Amino acid sequence: MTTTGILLLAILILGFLITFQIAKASEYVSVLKGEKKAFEQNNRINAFLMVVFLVLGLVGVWWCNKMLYPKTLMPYPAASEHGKNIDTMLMITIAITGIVFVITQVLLFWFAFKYQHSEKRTAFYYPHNNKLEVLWTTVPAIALCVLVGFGLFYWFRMTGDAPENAMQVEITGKQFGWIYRYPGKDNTFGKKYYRNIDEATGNQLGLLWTDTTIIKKDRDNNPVGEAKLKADPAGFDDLVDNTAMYLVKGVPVKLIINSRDVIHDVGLPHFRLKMDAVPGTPTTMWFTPQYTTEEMKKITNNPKFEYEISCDQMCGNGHYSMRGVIKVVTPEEFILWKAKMKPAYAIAFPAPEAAKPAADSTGAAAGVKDTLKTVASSHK
Ligand SMILES: [Cu+2]
Repeated sequence: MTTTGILLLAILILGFLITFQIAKASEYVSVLKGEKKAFEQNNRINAFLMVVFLVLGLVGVWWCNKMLYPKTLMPYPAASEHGKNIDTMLMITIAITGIVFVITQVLLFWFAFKYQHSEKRTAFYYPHNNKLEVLWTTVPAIALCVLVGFGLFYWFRMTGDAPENAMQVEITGKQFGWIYRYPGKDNTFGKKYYRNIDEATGNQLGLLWTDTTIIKKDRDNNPVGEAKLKADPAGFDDLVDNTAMYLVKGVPVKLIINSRDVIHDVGLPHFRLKMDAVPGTPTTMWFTPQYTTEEMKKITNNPKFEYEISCDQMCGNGHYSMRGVIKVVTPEEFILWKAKMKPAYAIAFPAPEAAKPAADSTGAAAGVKDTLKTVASSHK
């Protein structure tokens, strides 16, 4: 037995002895004072303690709330349009349950004090009342139905079809981190196949960059046939990144959520959203960021503020390290960032120097400016 074990056992035995001694002592007191007097005294003390518990308990609730409230996300506005609705729903739920909590606690302890044992009173036998039963079953049931109804409504909206002008971002969970993918100029994600995943060649997602032949095998590893997969040119311009997810303020974003290995969960606390990342079953949700990261730094008065992606599913022993970052930027900043990014295909298969067009910085800059104008006009 360890020292801690012995110590715990000693404390337990000591506690038992003290309780036993107190019980014995109060027994002697009642013998000395007389049964009746001792009972009356205990009755009064217990009734008084009920009021003490009530007051201390309510003060404790208020104090904990005051202390911990600034540490929650509640003092700051939700960073998405959906989030505002979720916050309203949460506040209504807290208000209803809060009122019920205070009323029931006050009644419970106050009644225990007020109706303490007395010689002058006899208990009234009141076993059943149909009206009351119906009332306290239907009222909470209706209140819960309304709350659940609102919850379902918001859930269907956020998992439903994204608006026409939504940008698409694919986020894939892996042990332990996130992979972000953006469609290139064609605005289409290239096809991928999990057996093509190869970190060594930079193909983190298993994109179909070349024609591949897959040998199908049975349980005993004997080849039973083959499948030919054609390279998908739509994936040649896809941008793949691990550092941060870039989103644009005011532009709806449709997240396509995947996992490469086990079940992860894309948790976006500032946007009040979360969704499981399931291997083999892509899930989606959409939202519209309301404030850029820079604006949020001012709102939260925290110069180090970053939007966070947390993995909300225990996914292995590196789970804690899955904190991802979202950068919400202006349309102009987004285009500049995208222009700087190189497609994963181009990184894996660098074109020979001679084949590259001559460096034309003015041309590239003009291209970016043109796109800036288009984005600025389409999001006004
Ligand atoms: Cu995870």
